[in-house]
Amino acid sequence: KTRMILALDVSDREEALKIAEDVSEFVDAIKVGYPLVLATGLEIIRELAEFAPIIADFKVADIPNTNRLICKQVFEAGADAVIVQGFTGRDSLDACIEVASEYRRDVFVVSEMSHPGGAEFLQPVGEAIARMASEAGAFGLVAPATRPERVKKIRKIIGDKLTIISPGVGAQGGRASDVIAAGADWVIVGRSIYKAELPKEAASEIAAEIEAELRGEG
Ligand code: BMP
Repeated sequence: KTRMILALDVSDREEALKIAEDVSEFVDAIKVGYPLVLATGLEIIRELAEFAPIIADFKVADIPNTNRLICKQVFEAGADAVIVQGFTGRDSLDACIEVASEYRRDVFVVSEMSHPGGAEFLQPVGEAIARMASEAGAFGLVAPATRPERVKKIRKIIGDKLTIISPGVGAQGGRASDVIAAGADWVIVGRSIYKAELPKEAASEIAAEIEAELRGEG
């Protein structure tokens, strides 16, 4: 377990497969979203699943029926988990969780986002969304590595029940060790790995930083 998830936001199939293979020993999962799937097709999920479990980041945010239809497609495509937005409310989230449990897969809920704009509207409701996700029985939350103090607060609210995965490390300014110390279970890293000259070295360095933090040497 490296406590790191690769955000594979490249738009070329060969490049995606090469990076995934290259860094697979340093990541516990690969997050695949619109940039890669819209560019290469949904089949990329099955191809990448050879290297690591796949978290499909489609930020599902619709009415319950449409959410159900989307999640079904995502799991049929071979994803192990889906990321959904929480602001659409409990019924929309329940629909995703229902489908996930039929497929024995997991749902992660975005409580608030890591970019500066994420503090405008989402931060004020983030704690309510975190509570709702916990009550609804979601597997985990997506919370910002750019604001470790928010991750700490959310961890306090949800206790140990939910897994927190945290984007915003590196390119967005967050530090992996800081957000792990604040209570995140996994960090999500994209550009700092896939845009590095040597993605494997970059992944190895972040993995080492996390390991040191967990050993108490951070
Ligand atoms: P990067 O390390 O290149 O900044 O990538 C972060 C990844 O996490 C991107 O795929 C982005 O869409 C996603 N993400 C994020 O950055 N902040 C959030 O609050 C939620 C996300 O899913």
